[in-house]
Amino acid sequence: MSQVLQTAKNVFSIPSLKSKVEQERRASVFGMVESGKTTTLLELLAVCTNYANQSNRPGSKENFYFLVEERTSGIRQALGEFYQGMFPEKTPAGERIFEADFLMRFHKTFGKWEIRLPFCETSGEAMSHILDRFRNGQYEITPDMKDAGLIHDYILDTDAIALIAPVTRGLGMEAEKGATVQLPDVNLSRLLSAIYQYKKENPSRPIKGIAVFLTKYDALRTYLETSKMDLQTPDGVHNFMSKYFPQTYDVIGWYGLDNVRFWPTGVQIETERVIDELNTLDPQNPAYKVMPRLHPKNPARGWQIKVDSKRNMPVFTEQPFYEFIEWLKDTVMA
Ligand SMILES: Nc1nc2c(ncn2[C@@H]2O[C@H](COP(=O)(O)OP(=O)(O)O)[C@@H](O)[C@H]2O)c(=O)[nH]1
Ligand SMILES: [Mg+2]
Repeated sequence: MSQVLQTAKNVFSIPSLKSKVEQERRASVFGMVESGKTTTLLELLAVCTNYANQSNRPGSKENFYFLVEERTSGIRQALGEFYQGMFPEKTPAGERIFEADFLMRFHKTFGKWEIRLPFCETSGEAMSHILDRFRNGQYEITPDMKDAGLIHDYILDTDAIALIAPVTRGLGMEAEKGATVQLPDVNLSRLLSAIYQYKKENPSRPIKGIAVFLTKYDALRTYLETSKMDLQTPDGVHNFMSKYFPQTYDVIGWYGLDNVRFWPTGVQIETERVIDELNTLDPQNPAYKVMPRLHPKNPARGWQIKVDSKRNMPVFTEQPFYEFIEWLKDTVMA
């Protein structure tokens, strides 16, 4: 029995999820530490703000509302900072699994539909416990397991899965954190196959679709596009996934779902011209190079995200998130 989960459950008093609307669905979002989950959540929030503005004009027959329930992270603070071009504060490692729940509600003429997206961290102590148990085939829910409700509601009893897979990790662009459990491909594939096993034995709530966000695409776009891995094309996605996320890709294939979507996402980073010491022969006549810029207000947060001052919006790939909302509506809610 996991002490850590027990604590998490007490602290955040996660309620049992009873449906208050006619239809409630769940799409669980999984990603490792630093895969870009919080940034993805912020991007989704920003797009939903615009989506709601468009949907909720007076007289509109279909309305859209959303809400974020904070759990371990101060996502509201982070959103304010995102609009100033700041990446979120690092989610502290360790026990945190459930970062926040994102709720979307669609009011249609024939009823209300609600979807809950729990954002889960697939590493850290608590998730390792769960994964270890899954690996041993112990995913039966028994009443004496105190964390059963949590695992059941948030991980197993889900209608759809969204994976956050950074393109940089697969290519070894970022230092791996050591343990095998930190490897995104191993981690995501293990989780997917565990959910698959569970669904096989509990077929009442099947997985309706899988969404994969290939984050940080901006950082490697040129390289990928010139290496037959343009992630905006099906061929490119296929080449990329088979090469850098082979196990995850195999499990997704095994699900045999029609509704699998891949979306490359990324922000635009501010750049600056700095003196290129290596290529400067004459200090009077320095060579320059263009480099990403650290956030001037808070360099500890890393690179500065470009902000479109006219729209008052950070610059990122917005289209995938509009498509994601439609995808949730069409495949997960249906
Ligand atoms: N270039 C680039 N870097 C990103 C992007 N999203 C996240 N990052 C980097 O990845 C780090 C971790 O992102 P975060 O969303 O906090 O990941 P989380 O730990 O999964 O919540 C950030 O601090 C950024 O340095 C992106 O779209 N482009
Ligand atoms: Mg985070």
